[in-house]
Amino acid sequence: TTLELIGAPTDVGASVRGCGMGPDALRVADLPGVLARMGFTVRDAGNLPGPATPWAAPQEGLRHLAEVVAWNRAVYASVDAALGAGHTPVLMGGDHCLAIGSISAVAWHVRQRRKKLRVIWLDAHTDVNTNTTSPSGNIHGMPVSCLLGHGPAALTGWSGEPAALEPDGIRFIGIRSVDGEEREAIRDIGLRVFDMRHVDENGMRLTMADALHDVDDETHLHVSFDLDCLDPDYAPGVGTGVRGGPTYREMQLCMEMIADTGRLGSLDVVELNPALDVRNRTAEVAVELIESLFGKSTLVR
Ligand code: DIR
Ligand code: MN
Ligand code: MN
Ligand code: MN
Repeated sequence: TTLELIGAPTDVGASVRGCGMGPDALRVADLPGVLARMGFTVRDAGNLPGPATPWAAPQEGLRHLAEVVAWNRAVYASVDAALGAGHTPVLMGGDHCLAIGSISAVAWHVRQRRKKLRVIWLDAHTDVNTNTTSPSGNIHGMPVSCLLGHGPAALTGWSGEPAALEPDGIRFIGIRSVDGEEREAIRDIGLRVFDMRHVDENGMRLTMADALHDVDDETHLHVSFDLDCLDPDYAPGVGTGVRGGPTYREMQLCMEMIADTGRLGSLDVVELNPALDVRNRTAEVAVELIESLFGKSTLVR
């Protein structure tokens, strides 16, 4: 397998600065070398170019819409090219707005291949706000809505269908921060959210067994990994950390169980903010978890 690392150094979707340095922090933590030593062919495509962050106020409930569109176009093109070449794209963000371009491109290819798309959304937040429900106007809190077809016209329909994702095509893990009206959207749309109470009561093992139980040979698994999913004790380098997340061990098990399906086809690693990190610890933790996601195991080679 060839893994294609794509850097998208954005913070256009956020209001805390710094996650634009995420791709380089992952390189400093040797993500390319670690994956290469596991036996993968690794191609680091470098960082995509794109517009600067204006740090402007939201307009009609959307901050930096034009810049978010431009960055996501670039991401779409790169992920599309990687999949077209038969490679596995690994998008290194950048903020979580990039999942719009990334998953739209994945959805197009999955449909061409007549496969079934399943997204695993690892996050403290559900990111299912819209311009009318968002308290912040930050588009990194809205990518799921856009992918479900409920976003601004400029950010929807990229997969060739009105919605890149069906509501049943996504499972959320680690959730503990949902905004007031976001909660209503989750209920109205019928999203499958495994929140931290679910993890507390059932453990990560049963949670992941449930989230993955209907993954089959025809499934393309896409993992969208927001580093703030982890408890901030283990991952301090994030802009919007929330106490009470999965521990390092729980997150390792989550990754291992995804790896065990053998269906992982694409990955986003987002919201890593080196400006807030402690000696690059969060990037190093991310690299260790990504190793497990790609099949590293202590006893099996
Ligand atoms: C919040 C924060 N729900 C918002 N979202 C974040 O602004 O929509 N997502 N940080 O990762
Ligand atoms: Mn988050
Ligand atoms: Mn089911
Ligand atoms: Mn997120």
